Amino acid sequence: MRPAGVLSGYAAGLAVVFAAAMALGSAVGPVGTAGTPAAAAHDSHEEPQAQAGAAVGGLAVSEAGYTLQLAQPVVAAGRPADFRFTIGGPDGQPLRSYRTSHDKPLHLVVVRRDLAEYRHVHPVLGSDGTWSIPLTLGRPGPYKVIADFVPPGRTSAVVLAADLTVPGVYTPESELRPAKTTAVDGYDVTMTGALVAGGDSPLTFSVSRAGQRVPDLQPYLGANGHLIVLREGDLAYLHVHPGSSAHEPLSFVADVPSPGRYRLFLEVRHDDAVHTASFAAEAGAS
Ligand SMILES: [Cu+2]
Repeated sequence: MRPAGVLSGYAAGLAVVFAAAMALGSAVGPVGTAGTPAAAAHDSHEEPQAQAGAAVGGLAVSEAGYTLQLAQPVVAAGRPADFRFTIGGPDGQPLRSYRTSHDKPLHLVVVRRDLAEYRHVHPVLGSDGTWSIPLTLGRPGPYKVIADFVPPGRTSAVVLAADLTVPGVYTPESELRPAKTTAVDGYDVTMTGALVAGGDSPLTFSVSRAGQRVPDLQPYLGANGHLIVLREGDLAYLHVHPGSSAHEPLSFVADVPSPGRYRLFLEVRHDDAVHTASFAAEAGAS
């Protein structure tokens, strides 16, 4: 997840323009050579700058000097795997020091291409810089591994992604239809708000069980809930941060860059278990 809870408003804005710069850089060449017009309009800073836009991450295996290196790109279906990886740092060595964001030094999201399988886990860092986590992926198919972390000396997250294959017959599930309500683990979760491309989209969620609103959601990773948004088609990992409403504990602001279909994964904790509600949503043009 994004370390939005620890970012100041300025830092959050910086994360947005930085990610836009990285997206531009990956398309046209090294970051910093594109001569983006916004560079002169901002105070000088160590981060590259670009025209403000919505944050998109998780489309590159290497970015900002950091590289995601999976120990193995294949995991057998249905068996617990000892999943390992490193983050190569700017000096070429595995990064061994991380800043904490949302209670964790690194967040790992593993999704199947059709978004029908989703894991958000927190690997353990070994002294040599190797991350490990027991991971069981039940169903075959192409997966994407997304690592979200804040290296020392930075205020914004780096989001890297690599492909992972679970061999076997891949049967993609048909797309979820956009809906405002979804059911998970006996809870009904309702989303209020709409995604609009190119701007801040306030979204609020309410959780009920057996028709009664659940009043006692538990803190999870330093917040009341977490929201991860992935773009269908390329699984871009999008910037989402908590909203400012004190009355709605599950309020977020999503910045989606383009019209089209997205998948939202809301994670809440109740009765000492984490529940993940999945929504499909269509972002309209602004
Ligand atoms: Cu996490």
